[in-house]
Amino acid sequence: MNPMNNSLKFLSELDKQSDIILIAHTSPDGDTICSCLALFELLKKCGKNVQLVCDCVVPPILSFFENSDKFIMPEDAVKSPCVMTVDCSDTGRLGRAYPLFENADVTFCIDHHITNTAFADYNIIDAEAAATAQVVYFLSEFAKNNKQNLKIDSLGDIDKNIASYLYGGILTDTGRFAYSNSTADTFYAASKLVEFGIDVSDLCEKLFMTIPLRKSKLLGYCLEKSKLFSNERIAYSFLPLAVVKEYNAGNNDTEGIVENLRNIDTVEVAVFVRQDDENRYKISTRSKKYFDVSELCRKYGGGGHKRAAGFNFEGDIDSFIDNLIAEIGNEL
Ligand SMILES: [Mn+2]
Repeated sequence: MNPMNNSLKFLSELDKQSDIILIAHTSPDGDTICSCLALFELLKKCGKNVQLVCDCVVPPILSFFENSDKFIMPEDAVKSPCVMTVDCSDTGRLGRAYPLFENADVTFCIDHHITNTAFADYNIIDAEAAATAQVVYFLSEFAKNNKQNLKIDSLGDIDKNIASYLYGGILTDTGRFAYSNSTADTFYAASKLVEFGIDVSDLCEKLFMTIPLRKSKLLGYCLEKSKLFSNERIAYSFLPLAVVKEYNAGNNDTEGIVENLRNIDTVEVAVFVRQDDENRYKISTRSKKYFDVSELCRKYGGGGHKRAAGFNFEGDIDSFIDNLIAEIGNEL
């Protein structure tokens, strides 16, 4: 189904709301933050009062974006009858912001995860889109081309600053247009956004070439400790809590490690485990050409995309990982 079929209904329902809470997902990435910031600006142009909520602080690498300091913690949000989730594959991704969603009268969801079950009252989910920022771009373009004589028509008024948010969201979720999720629509949206005069090399440098030393060292540690299985087609690495603490590593400091494991020439599937607590682990998976990691992760309560997915685990990690790697090996 063309997700744009819902757009008219989505926009006219949104027009009725005066106060809207936008929720970014936990462990926020560039796409959720940038898509929220773009919607924040666009909805303000429509005369809405908007609150930006996330249960984690905005990663330092994204803090150069204007208004990134406007995100507030869920407990500081003023209760609102209307909530929109942004780039969240399921309500678990709302973290401590979930009660805001649960208690809202009307809910909206804008997303691009294949595992999204359309959990809100009004949903725009395009699993073909490389980023939620791309979905926001097309929704905005739709508003511009299908004016309803409503205040929500102003959702079509992208300006240079909003264009830089949306381009930033697309850039981060496509790995600078490197992943297989980049389609003609992705490049079309990017090209339209570049027409607003944004500085593409400056955005790329700030988002990809500004790396704290501890992050590079953590990557070095994980590659050094990595192991290969199933004729070197599975790469695996484990980052223990002690090392996380030693480097004072935040969530974004371990971003990119699993991609580096997948980049090993012989590898189809990469599994990276970060220990978050005594008994709690975050498992990230990536695949290169054919293995569907979203299906694998869904079995363990997680989700994501075919080539990038993850889940959280609590319990005896050693035997779990042995079984997980055997399971992947059997399906390869
Ligand atoms: Mn995304």
